[in-house]
Amino acid sequence: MDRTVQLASRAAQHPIAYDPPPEPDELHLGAVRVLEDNWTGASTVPSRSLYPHQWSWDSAFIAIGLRHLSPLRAQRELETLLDAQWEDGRIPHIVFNPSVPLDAYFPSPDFWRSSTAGRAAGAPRTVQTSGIVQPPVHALAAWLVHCADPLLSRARGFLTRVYPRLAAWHRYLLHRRDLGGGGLVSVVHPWEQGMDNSPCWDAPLARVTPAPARSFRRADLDHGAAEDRPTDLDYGRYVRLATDYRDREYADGASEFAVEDPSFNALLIASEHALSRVADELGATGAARRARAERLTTAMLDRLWDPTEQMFFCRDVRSDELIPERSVSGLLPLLLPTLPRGTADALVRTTRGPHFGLGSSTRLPPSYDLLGEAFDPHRYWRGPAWFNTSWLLERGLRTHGEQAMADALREAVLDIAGTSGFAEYVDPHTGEACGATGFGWTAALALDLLHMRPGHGVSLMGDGTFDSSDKGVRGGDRA
Ligand code: 9WN
Repeated sequence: MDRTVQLASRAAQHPIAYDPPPEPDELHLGAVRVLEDNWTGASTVPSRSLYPHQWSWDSAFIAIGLRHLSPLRAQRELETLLDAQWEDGRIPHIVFNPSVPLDAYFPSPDFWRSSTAGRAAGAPRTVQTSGIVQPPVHALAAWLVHCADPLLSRARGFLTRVYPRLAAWHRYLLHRRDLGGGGLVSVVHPWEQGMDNSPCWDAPLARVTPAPARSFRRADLDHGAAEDRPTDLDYGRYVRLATDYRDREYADGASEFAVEDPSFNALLIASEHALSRVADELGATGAARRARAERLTTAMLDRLWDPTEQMFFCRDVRSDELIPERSVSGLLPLLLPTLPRGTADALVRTTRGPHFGLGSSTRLPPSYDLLGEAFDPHRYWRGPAWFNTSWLLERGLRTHGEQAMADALREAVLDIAGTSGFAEYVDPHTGEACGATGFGWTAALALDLLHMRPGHGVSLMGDGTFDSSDKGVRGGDRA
């Protein structure tokens, strides 16, 4: 039998190459405590103070960690989010908790007006949400949660329930958000991509007239230091974009801001691969999804890869040009097992090189170019290191056989998660905590890494390999 097929069938019997940590220690206990403290009974808040509602990609990352603690709760986390899905298939970026006061977070439900948002949202519902989206990590999370306890998952019909919803979510992105016409998905607001004030947005945002500062009140400054958060000018532009989108009843196509982002699209590709496994598990065939994932990978290589700079860049759809800013987002397609060898090798070199300095000047990958003019080690997504991007890069390094680098990154994530009090983000050089502490995905992803055997090759799907049908475009050399 072909070795890949052999590995794949072994992986199917033992889908998780994870071990329980030998002795639950302080770090383990601390991570579990954060997840307990942030649990509301139906989902997990990113932070009790700064973000007191359910966030979309946070919940997907949280479910990935939570599955080690309680696969049942991890399923619930995802299903609570999916219950808020709109008629058109979009999964909103925030699901509001009705028991939290309106002024605890801005923009609040009365800003988004989801219950009267028209055709996109569907019939008015009791659950209030925002109207924009976040990166599609959900199908990947659902597959990993299933693998944590396949028996429980099958007994509860978990995949049967979530599959059509996840399929509708991907359909929305692929059909309504291909604003550049080249097969990739565009984001229409910096909050959608998740790295809110990345310098990548500076040029496309400069075209947006900011909403006047007196027209809104920033609740984030009640809890976060102003010098670690986006500026008032950034906020004015976020509010303008969101207001215009809302006033168009969330119809897609006309946004002043439209960007194809490498990590958003790479996560969609990974989730499409995950969904193909879900389909196989449910007795359907995942082949069409695997083919779509390959087409998306080819489109991403064609539209976002820069062979001179050896990394991926964002494309400004309105000017049809690459945005010449190096963000950690441009390294994250490394998580795809089907990336051509030459591209993966180039990304590893760029991660180690002077712009990101991993393993030499930085302990965790910075969110933005160390040598970029806008670099600031403390201001949100303009330099600090985040734990979700570190985890994704760790997965990518391991997927592509860079075990030593992945082990070192894993160690650094675990060490800094503990010493920073599970911070929201940290100085990439020193690991000094910034933003909130007791942050949901920091604890969840630390827990996930605690449950993983260092030194082992493990794919993003968590099964030690990827099956032969996932191989796609790998083997070509685009670098
Ligand atoms: C806006 C919740 C979210 C994360 C984002 C992060 C931050 C919100 C904010 O917090 O964004 O969505 O108010 O700044 O940038 O990635 O999902 O943790």
